[in-house]
Amino acid sequence: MPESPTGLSPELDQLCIDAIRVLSMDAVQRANCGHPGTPMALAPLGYLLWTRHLRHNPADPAWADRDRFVLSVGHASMLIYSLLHLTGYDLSMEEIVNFRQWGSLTPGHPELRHTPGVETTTGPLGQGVANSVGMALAERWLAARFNRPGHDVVDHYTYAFCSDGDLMEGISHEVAAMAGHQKLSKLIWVFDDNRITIEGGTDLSTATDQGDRFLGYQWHVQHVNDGTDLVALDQALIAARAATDRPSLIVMKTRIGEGSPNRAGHHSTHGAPLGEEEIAATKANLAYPSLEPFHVDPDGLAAWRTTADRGGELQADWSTRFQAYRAEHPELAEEFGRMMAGELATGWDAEVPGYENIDKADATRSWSGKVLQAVAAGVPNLIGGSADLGSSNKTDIDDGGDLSANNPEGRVIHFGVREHGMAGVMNGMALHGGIRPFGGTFLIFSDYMRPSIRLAALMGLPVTYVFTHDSIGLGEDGPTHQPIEQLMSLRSMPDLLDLRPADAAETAVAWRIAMERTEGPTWLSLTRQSVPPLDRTVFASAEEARRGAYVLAEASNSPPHVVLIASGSEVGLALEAKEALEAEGTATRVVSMPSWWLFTQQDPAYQDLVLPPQVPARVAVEAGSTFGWARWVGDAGAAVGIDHFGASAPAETLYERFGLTSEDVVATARASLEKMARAGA
Ligand SMILES: Cc1ncc(C[n+]2csc(CCOP(=O)(O)OP(=O)(O)O)c2C)c(N)n1
Ligand SMILES: [Mg+2]
Repeated sequence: MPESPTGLSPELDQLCIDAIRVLSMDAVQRANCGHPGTPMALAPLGYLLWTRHLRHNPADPAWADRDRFVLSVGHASMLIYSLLHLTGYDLSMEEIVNFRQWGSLTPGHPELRHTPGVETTTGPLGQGVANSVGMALAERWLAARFNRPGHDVVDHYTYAFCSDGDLMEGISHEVAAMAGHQKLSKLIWVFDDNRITIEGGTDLSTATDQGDRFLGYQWHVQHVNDGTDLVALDQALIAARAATDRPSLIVMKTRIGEGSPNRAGHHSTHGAPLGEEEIAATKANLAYPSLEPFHVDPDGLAAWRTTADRGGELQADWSTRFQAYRAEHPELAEEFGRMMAGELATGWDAEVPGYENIDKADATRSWSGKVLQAVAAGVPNLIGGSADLGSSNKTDIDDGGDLSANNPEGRVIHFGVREHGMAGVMNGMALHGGIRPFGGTFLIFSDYMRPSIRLAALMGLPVTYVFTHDSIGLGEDGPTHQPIEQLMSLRSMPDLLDLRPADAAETAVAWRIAMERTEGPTWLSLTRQSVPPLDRTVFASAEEARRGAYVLAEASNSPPHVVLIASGSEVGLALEAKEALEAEGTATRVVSMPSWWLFTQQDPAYQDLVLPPQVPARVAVEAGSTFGWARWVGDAGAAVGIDHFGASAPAETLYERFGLTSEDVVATARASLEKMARAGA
């Protein structure tokens, strides 16, 4: 028998591996819910990777050059919690015991910023592998930008564990194809080929040969026929790193619930406690030294904890090397630190225009494209692109260069027609740190990205979405391409910052807001069609957009008789309606509301200043679903919008046919005033 790759005795290896199985079984049993089977099966790989291959330091989970680890198979959370505890991260046994309980650091699925050492929130299958591609892309970009001869200060791998479910999800196809095309050689996935999903054997639902599939993506593919074979796993990991021209997949055969004498290999171990009896039988089967719940043998723990020493040495070595780098390249070292900290350089926005005095009508997507160039000049780590709509979304960074294996420092990413993958990869880049990712598509296709957008919001990742063609105003492409409910539906997502600018000046402020936001994602909603210029020497400054909503044009009387609230392309309509209403003696205020999220953050006093409670006649105007406007227009108010699908015709025709004209706004305002008058009489 070949020697163990750990250098330890087979007995000690076994004790270490079984500690994971015991903690996983016992924690799930105590919580009376959870997923024991997969952590038990992945225990040997987890042990080997985390103690011998992964370059990480349990004492400093934020070490910039650590290898990244993604547990894409998030339901196997007890695997990562066991690994974190056993290798010496700041995760106590008490937290393990309180698995899945209120306030514990061990929630049902791993959550970013909740548990030290967890690199990304996983659980929705497929998202983690997508993140891992973004992480590897970020690593390569930063390495290209910062490494210098003799100074490899950015040099690490990204590992992901994935399951049948991960690889069935569509997003895995998108991102694996991207990774293959980008030749991300420092990306290594291990596929837990247990041939089991919740409902039973995978033969119920798939006939895919995953190895063949990944060969098609131009990946390096290996097979390990026994997921308990440490020697084979060790060799596979070494060979995966040696494949320097492509990402690597290790297809590893396992038995779910490994160690359980009666249940191993059965889908029933996926998502339910094994039961006291079977746990006892498993511990006996493994010849584990104690039946005591949560018992970790001291010798085993001591072996595990050498990882912390190894990690400390690895990081200390890197720090020494980084000091030498700093001595030779002080400016680069400074910039690296700033980018990794997520900070912008002083004066980053020097070239961003104010657009306060514009007299030309143009689409907000076009203004955005111009602003992007100025932002890109001041934020060198702003990288991104579009899901194949760059020329429509205006998301190309001029002279940014295409990001590819041959040009790893390029700033324009051709994500391909892969919206979901784009959003998942953007999350990964943001998670890695050092990159400010952005990505564009038509607003309608935000629906294809939604699961990843939701995770960006949940994780608080500073990513920017550029959504153009944001209403029926896109015209002839018709109802399949015309967003209706997308504006409101995205606004209903917690922590997602919406921005639907009305003109050039608000578009410039919108980009500033997006760049300054460090604690969550931002989306820009931009028009395909031209919008009229707003002369900011006459109207309020667009800087007011920072408060979400503001008085753009004041009424002729205080208080106004009616308040019109509009966003984006409909602000122009509201201004036209104001003129007509004022002409007939109705004092009309126009409020521009580019951001619900920002307005909701304001104190009530400011909200009342903009939307005075004593003025109940309010009309909202927006080319989208009216669902939700009642929040701002109140009982006496009304919303002019569209609550049905669009149609294929020129934009002006659609606005007329669907009742989105200044005349409609005027009529709705009159009706609102009459309703009030009747109620008051
Ligand atoms: C997007 C998504 N859909 C559904 C689920 C619910 N779910 C959790 S695990 C799982 C499948 C389990 O099979 P597999 O991925 O092979 O994991 P294993 O049981 O082998 O660990 C499903 C459908 C999920 N977590 N995410
Ligand atoms: Mg499976």
